[in-house]
This record gives sequence, structure tokens and C-alpha cells, in this order.
Amino acid sequence: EEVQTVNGTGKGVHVGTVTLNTTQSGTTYQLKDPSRGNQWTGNAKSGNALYTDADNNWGNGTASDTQSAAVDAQFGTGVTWDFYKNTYNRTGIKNNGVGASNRVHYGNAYVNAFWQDSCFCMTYGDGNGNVNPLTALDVAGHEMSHGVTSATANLTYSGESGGLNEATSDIFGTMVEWYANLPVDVPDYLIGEKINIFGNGQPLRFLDKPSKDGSSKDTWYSGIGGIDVHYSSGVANHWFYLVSEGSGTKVINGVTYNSPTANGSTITGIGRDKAAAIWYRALTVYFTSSTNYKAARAATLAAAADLYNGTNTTEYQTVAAAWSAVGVN
Ligand code: ASN
Ligand code: ZN
Ligand code: CA
Repeated sequence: EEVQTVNGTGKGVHVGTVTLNTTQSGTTYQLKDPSRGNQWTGNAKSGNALYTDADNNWGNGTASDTQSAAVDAQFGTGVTWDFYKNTYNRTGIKNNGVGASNRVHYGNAYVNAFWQDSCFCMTYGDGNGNVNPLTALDVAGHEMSHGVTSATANLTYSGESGGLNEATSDIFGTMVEWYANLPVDVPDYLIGEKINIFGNGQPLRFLDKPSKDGSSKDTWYSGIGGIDVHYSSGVANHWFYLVSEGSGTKVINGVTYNSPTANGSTITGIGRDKAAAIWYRALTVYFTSSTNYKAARAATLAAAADLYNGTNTTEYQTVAAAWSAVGVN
């Protein structure tokens, strides 16, 4: 059977109307992207079978339509691929050109999503009431970035290194959302604002002041390695926001942020692109599986010196000041 790449269209629950590179096999289309390592999406309700379609027009944007969450997931893997490729020249999660896969509609009203190294795949639930699929872009970027972490520093998923692992996914999940810049998902420094995980519209996490979620920590303390990694991540998420945007109150795309400093300092941001580039270099060059917060400070300082011409720079000093502002000295 002759196989070729073709341009399809889709309508997702979260991403709206998008174009998708798909595969034509005979008279059938497959939700598989040969231009990005054959990344594909399957249906967990059908043994993770690859989605196929007769006219290459996928989904109607409603959660009740089985293809719509698949459009979100497939588009999310595509944007995440493009983000890593075009920002860091990383070709796929393992930087080997191989695409990952997605499984959508997992479980019943399952309110989570997860990455697994074993299948090189992400799995998404349909969320509250089976109408809030976890397939939003920041979640997709978060989950795929767990794959990048596994393939690089391999930060152990417990203790302080576990918090750094989680923060890495929140940082790059956020960067993926900014990279896509969709009109229906205006970028922010929030995680999970589109998936209504609590049923009241509150985001899952807040990067400017992580404690807004009621559990995450804004500041490092001895013993933070003993809490859930999704809460100890707050210290690095807070660091990322401060380096990007600075301390205090700021309205960005209509969202009001208010980022505190634990030591009373005032920080001026250097922009998210530089903050993320520093984190990416630290992750891929300096972090190891056992990196803790103290070591992350040293690693990001080394990365900033590499990228921005030494230690006598605004970038280097902002990295240092932001760590001090979150209690990592
Ligand atoms: N969605 C969660 C995460 O990516 C799943 C988990 O706890 N591993 O962190
Ligand atoms: Zn995670
Ligand atoms: Ca977001």
C-alpha cells in the first residue's frame, strides 16, 4: 500500500481548528505524522488503535465526539515537537527523530494524564464528567517533557530531584503554550487552566506564586524533599516566573500575577525565552538524577554563564537573585 503525508484539518476540544499532517494509506487517513517522527494517536477505548478517518477532517470540537480529544493530543505532540526542534534543535523527545504516541479516552472520568517511558507514550483521561479531557496544550507539553527529562538528566521522581523533575515539565509545558500562542488558549503562567480539574475553573498550578493552589511551596525549606513532587516543584516554578517576569504585580494577557520574594528583594525579569534556555541547558548538560535545589542553583548559574557570556551579566545575576528570592542560597 502506498503511504504518503497529507494535510488534514481538525477541530479539538481545547485547541480549536487546526491543521494536522496525517498519513494516507490507500483510501484511508491515519492520525500519524510522518513529518514529526510518525507521532500518532490511538483510542484507549479500542485497545489504543490508531485513529483513522475517511475524509481527513478530524473531530467537531465537542468532547462527546471521539476524535476531538485525539485532535488535541495529536496537535499537542506536534507543537511540542516543533517547540523543542525550533528552540533547542532537539529532534524529538530522545533527540533521535522518533515520535511519541498518545492514548486518549483512558478510563472513566479519569482526571489525570501521564507519560510512560515504557511505551514512549502519553495517556489522557476524559476528566470531570468525561467532558474535560486532559488534552490541553500545557498538559501535553508537561507530559512530553517528562520524556525529555527521562532522556537527559533523568531526575529521580522523589525528593528534591522529583520537584525539579515536575518543575521541568511545568516550565516547558508553559513554554509550549507560549510557542503555540493559540487564540483559544492565550498563553499564561498557569498550568491546567483549561481542564477544569477542580470543577470550579481554578487552574491546577500557578507559577508566579505556587502556594495559590493551597499546597505548593513558594520557598525552599529543609524537608521540602519530603512532600509530593507536584508541590516541591513550586520553588523552581517560582524561580522560573521571577527570572522571566520579575517580582511584584504584573498583568499579562489579561491575567494578574503577583510574585513575592522571600527575602524582600525586587527582581526584574529577563524574559521567558532566556529563563527557559538556561533551564534547558542546565537540564541537558549539568543536572544528574540526584540534583537537588542547591545543585540546581549552581547548574543554572553555570548554564547562564555559558549562554550569556560569563558571570558579570544581568542574566547571571538575575538567576542568582531569583534563587535567593525563593530561599535557595
Ligand atoms: N499528571 C501527573 C504528572 O505528570 C501524573 C503523575 O503524577 N505522574 O506529574
Ligand atoms: Zn508531571
Ligand atoms: Ca497554561
